[in-house]
Amino acid sequence: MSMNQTPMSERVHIGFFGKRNAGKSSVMNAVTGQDIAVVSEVRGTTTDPVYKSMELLPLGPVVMMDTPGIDDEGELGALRVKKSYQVLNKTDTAVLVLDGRIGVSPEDAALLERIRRKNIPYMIVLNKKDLVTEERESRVREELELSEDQIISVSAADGTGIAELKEQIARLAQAEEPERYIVRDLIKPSDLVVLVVPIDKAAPKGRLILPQQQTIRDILEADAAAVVVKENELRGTLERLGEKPRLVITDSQAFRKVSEDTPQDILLTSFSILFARYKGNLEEAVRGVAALDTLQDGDTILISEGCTHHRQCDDIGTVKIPRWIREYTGKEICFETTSGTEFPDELEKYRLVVHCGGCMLNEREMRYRLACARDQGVPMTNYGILIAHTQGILKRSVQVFPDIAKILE
Ligand SMILES: Nc1nc2c(ncn2[C@@H]2O[C@H](COP(=O)(O)OP(=O)(O)OP(=O)(O)O)[C@@H](O)[C@H]2O)c(=O)[nH]1
Ligand SMILES: [Mg+2]
Repeated sequence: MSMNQTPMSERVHIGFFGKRNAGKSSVMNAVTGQDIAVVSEVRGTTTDPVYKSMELLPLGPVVMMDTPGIDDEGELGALRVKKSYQVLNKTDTAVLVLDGRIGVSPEDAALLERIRRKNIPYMIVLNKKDLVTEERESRVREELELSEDQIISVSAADGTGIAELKEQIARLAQAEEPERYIVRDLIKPSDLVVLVVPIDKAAPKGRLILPQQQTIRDILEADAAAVVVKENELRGTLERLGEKPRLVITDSQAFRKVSEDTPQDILLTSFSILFARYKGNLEEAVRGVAALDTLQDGDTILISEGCTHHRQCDDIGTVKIPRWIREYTGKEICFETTSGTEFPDELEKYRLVVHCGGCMLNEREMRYRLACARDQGVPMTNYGILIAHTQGILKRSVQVFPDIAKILE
């Protein structure tokens, strides 16, 4: 992704699903007007999810996602089906493509059931209208109990219905977008906000990481001022500033030092706390971290990372977090780690899930992971909140959110 583009996690994710040969790839290509995915008459042409970031008018920045058929067979086929279902976990708007000549299969019905359970806005597309002699739309509509605007007949081959489908997708996706902010609603115009950004060997070369960029952008949107410093410059900068800043936001790894260097009467929080709220999981992460205090020898913790970045020798997820947990609890804990789109279905063997801030995951994927943990009764927290808790500064760092602070009283 280029630095000039809208980040992946901020784009509306539109997924095309269905059986092999239904025309998922053809419909996606027709909607985008581009030859993004390979199309052929061979069943099972798409073997891996295909992602394409683009501007889809009238909607704006989206990620189009094509998937393998949900009826694929054999050992490899089962893996592909699993991949398609993983794509569903980050889908904001689902397009279920049926071959109009065949109609609804058990696989389609099962997928639709899953889509409905997850409350994902969806459309049913009856494709290959040019080959259909008998009108099926009303039958399928009744069978699946769809409203009139949830189903559309199209032909990817000759373009019939594609413009309407595009409009309908845009409408569904727009209805979903609530306003949410990183810090904008916590500050006023002309406020001063100090950001603490350590530049250690784990920092990417020559740039800031995404949550830092997004936070600065949000501060500018609020007509406030952002002052960015490394942790060693914080104390001096606070003394030099003519007025008290409204807020200090730090990288979690520098939490302890920053807390010591920031006078108690200045609000302090971290990027990961702000992003947990932004992705809708702050409250659960704050409740979840309490599980640390009840751990026993032999308990297993899952550490899950949303991105598959190059592991540093002192990597936070595999080295630092386990070390801090061992130091804090004094127990013999087992750790397992996952990264990227992999997230286990079965969580019951874990006493706690510790997730990264999820800056590379969209809100829906984060909510899905949270729901998995919640359904199985497994507490889940995140890196930043775990660090704040183990260093005894969690209470202070959630003071910006009085409702959350109350949980800790
Ligand atoms: N006549 C006609 N053929 C279509 C239409 N849409 C797709 N096809 C044909 O159907 C076949 C399958 O299309 P794909 O787009 O590859 O189907 P898919 O669902 O992506 O299939 P897999 O990737 O194998 O899961 C191809 O031969 C397409 O040319 C259509 O609207 N009309
Ligand atoms: Mg395909």
